[in-house]
Amino acid sequence: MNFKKYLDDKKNIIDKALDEYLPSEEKSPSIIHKAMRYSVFGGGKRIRPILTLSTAELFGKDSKSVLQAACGIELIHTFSLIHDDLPCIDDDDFRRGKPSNHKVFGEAIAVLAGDALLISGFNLIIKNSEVKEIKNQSILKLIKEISFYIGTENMLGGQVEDISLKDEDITQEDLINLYMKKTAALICISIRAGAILCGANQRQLKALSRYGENMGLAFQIIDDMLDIMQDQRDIGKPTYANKFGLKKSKIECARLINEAKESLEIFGYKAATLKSLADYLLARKR
Ligand code: GRG
Repeated sequence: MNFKKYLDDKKNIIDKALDEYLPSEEKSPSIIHKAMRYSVFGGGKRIRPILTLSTAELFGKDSKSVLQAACGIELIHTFSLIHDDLPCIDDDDFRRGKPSNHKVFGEAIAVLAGDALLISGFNLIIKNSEVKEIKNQSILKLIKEISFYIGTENMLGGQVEDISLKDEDITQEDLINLYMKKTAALICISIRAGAILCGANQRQLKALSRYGENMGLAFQIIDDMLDIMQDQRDIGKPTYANKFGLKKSKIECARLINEAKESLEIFGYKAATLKSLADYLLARKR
């Protein structure tokens, strides 16, 4: 399989679907729809929805049957980025090399655009119940899980810890716990989403969660390394890479990605795509 082509095809399907699902810029109130679209179409890699689609394929399903839920998760991800960049949180003027949402639309609209994306994300996941093969019961389970994975014990809680982070005595264990919540939780639920909607059993869900957690941790450590190597940015808080160095970070990421792939052994050859995705994330340059 040409993996680059696989990723491009999936990304195109997701981009087209998002364009269809989101209100047009002309629709009133135009400013909020413009702000939502600005960040949704601002150059995201679509890693999370691709993970949802590829997991559905692992179960032998047509990935289109989970496309709405996958796009819903991307909207939730985009919401988290807009709020993360706000002056009251990370105060970042740029995202993906372009002015952040609040720099273009102002703080009030950026807050509301984030809120609107979170609401639209859940709405899209619920709409996935209109697909014939998807059981209402699975949609309910997914909504229950997503609200947990992005809530105060996970993504939101991780963000709370992140803003109160002090360099002095943070341990490796503290950082890993924080990354597990802030970043790995949403990656993990993106994978579980595909599995839940396709009727996975507990053993399969457990294996996929281990894959997601390990990948999510590696993903955040790589993000830290890219900040140092590409942007030469001092983000002003402790990260795995600036605390333990690039060499140790690289070794740790390779170990995590290896563990992620090993968790998929129960799926045999069917897990080839998810394994390639893990290798792709390890090698990513942005
Ligand atoms: C859930 C209510 C609620 C609040 C969210 C703001 C916030 C609280 C959480 C933010 C968490 C955050 C920004 C984590 C960083 C994760 C990360 C590495 C993002 C970058 O992901 P990529 O590289 O982004 O996949 P692209 O640009 O490809 O879309």
